[in-house]
Amino acid sequence: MYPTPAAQNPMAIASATANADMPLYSALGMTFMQCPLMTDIHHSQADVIVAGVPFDMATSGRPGARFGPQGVRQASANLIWEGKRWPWTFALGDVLKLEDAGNLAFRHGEPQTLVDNLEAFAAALVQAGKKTLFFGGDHFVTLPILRAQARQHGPLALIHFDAHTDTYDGGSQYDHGTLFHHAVVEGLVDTEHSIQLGIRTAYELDGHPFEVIDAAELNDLGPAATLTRIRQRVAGRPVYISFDIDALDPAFAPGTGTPVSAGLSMDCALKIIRGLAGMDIRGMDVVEVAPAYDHAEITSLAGATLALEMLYAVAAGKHPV
Ligand SMILES: [Mn+2]
Repeated sequence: MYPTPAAQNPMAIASATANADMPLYSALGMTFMQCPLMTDIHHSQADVIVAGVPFDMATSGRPGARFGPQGVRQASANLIWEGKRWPWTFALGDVLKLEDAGNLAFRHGEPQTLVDNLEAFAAALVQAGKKTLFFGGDHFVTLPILRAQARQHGPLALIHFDAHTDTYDGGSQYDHGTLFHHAVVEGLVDTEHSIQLGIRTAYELDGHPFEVIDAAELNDLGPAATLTRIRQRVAGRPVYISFDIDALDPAFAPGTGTPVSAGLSMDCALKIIRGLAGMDIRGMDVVEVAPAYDHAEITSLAGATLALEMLYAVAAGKHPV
């Protein structure tokens, strides 16, 4: 749909390292929020690059998150008309330039090509001074992105929304439940300044490297008190936000691979995201949206809305609100 010469194509940077002959984009029905398509990282004027990672081969339960990027982009069509999203006092496009790079190419059946291409592509973006917003894909995709981010910025303060800690160490290398175990072992995140929000599944309490505000505690605390804890923990460090859509209650996000009852509401999640405005946000992702299990685009719309409000939080740091 958007044929782009390889020489001008940002994905070529990633593909060249592993598979120079690979197709560069999958077809895009539309870009996120109908923003311009990124065709050349070296001439991009964007502040933030959006990209999709249609990979779900590290899923333990129900597959389907490979369709997440297109689900989120399609649902973003519901958000475009507003211009200035309520309750923000400025229009995103007046403050932040956004481009959509399409979906990352890799060889299905060869997960290492995903790892290599994604890390190389994310590195090209951060080396060009861009902030990144990736749509998964399952949560494993965050690991290669964090490698690229940490190589440029050093270990990041992780703000991680999820029903699961994803710190399990018994799984394989490619597993959407082990990525933060690997991220800690590899020193990609600054655990002393990182926090996990919405957790409501078992994890090893002894020696757990992250602060946790579990879903029950968070729902009792409310967004304002939760934000106080987040700010204390992050303490001004560079931030990476990773939002697994299953942090939300299945009522708000049924379309995901491993739903868990009694999660966060969209209202609560959005109030927390808005409260991150002004933080030094370097990268973001929204993962685990699986449209095949969705109803009436509830989950895809939630993912698109969370992503849009993350961008507003980034923009608010540049704009007096
Ligand atoms: Mn999860």
